[in-house]
Amino acid sequence: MKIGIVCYPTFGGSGVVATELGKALADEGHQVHFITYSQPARLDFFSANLFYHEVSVRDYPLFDYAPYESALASKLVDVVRFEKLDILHVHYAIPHASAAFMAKQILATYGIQIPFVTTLHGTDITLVGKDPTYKPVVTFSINKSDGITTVSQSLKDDTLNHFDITGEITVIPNFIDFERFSLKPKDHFKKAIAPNNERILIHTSNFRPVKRTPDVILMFQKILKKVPSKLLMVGDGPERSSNEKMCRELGISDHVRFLGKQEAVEEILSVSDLFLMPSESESFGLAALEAMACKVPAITSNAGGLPELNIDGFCGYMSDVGDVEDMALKAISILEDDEVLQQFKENAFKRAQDFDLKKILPIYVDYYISIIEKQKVLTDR
Ligand code: GMT
Repeated sequence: MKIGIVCYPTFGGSGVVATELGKALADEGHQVHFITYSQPARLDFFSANLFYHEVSVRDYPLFDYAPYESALASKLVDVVRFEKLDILHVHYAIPHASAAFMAKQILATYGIQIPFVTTLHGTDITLVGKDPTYKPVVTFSINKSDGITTVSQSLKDDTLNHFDITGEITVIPNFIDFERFSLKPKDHFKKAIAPNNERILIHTSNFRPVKRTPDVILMFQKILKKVPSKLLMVGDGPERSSNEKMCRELGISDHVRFLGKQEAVEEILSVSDLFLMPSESESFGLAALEAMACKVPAITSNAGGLPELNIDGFCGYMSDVGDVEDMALKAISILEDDEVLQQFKENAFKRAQDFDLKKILPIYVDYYISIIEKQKVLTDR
């Protein structure tokens, strides 16, 4: 198949899923064309089946806001026509689904019928998408998609609750590539961070309010009173500096390291003992899955799709959003006993295997085939 993938080329979860999916499809022999405004973060190598097409938005004195959606739709028309793509797969509804719809209409005028799949990732529905600023366009473009997928049942339910959806939504969960995410021998790194064999706790995110990073710090403060430990804060975003200030005010700065954005997050996860994700909302929780693949159990909230990933008392624990006390108690129960910790680590790895890329990839391939077939039937009518 020749597949066009549209995504945000950043460190965000939806961009990561789109890029990893594209890479895996290319490894299977499919031709994959990424169409984005810059090279996706994890696409920095050569592969014969992978192509990258940059969407450049022309600046013009008239524009206060450059029309990215039109530039993207035009680029899609160009790439589909000249690369003869079979299907487009857009990740994150805004503005990718409406750009794909527009491109599809334009391509029809050239006699080209191309189906497009929209994968909803979370905030495109739960935060941004349901805002009246975007809602009519999001509803319309989801309904005009030839295939709609969500990364969890919870996100499917949210989509059906917030939008008037007429089409079928298929749940295809996120996945993990064990070739990249597995335990790496990084003992020297562990010694540098925790010279006295302290437990290492980790949080990775974009430091947006939805991640409730202050809860991570409050939780850690409570854990630190019972278990000698260090906290690694990986990533960057709007709340990072207030988080750093908070650590100073709480007098725990010596035990917390803010590492910023990191490429090789699997290496940092490899030295970690417990992952913290107290999010307000989380459609899936890909960062927690990445941790589990590296044998790191997770303390998470029970928001959104997290109960579909984390199994309470097996590979981690879940608490209500904001219940920092409960999260800390559960974390301590895992961390204070070597045997318990080891068991949770093994269980985390087992749970991650349910989301092995090798299991999820064929589901996407079959889904594409069914959507292409449906489009053919419509065209032949
Ligand atoms: O979590 C974010 O703020 C980034 C966001 C994105 O769109 O990149 O992540 C969403 O998509 C990920 C991949 O499907 C999911 O694992 C995250 O749970 C989801 N985030 C939220 O729902 C808040």
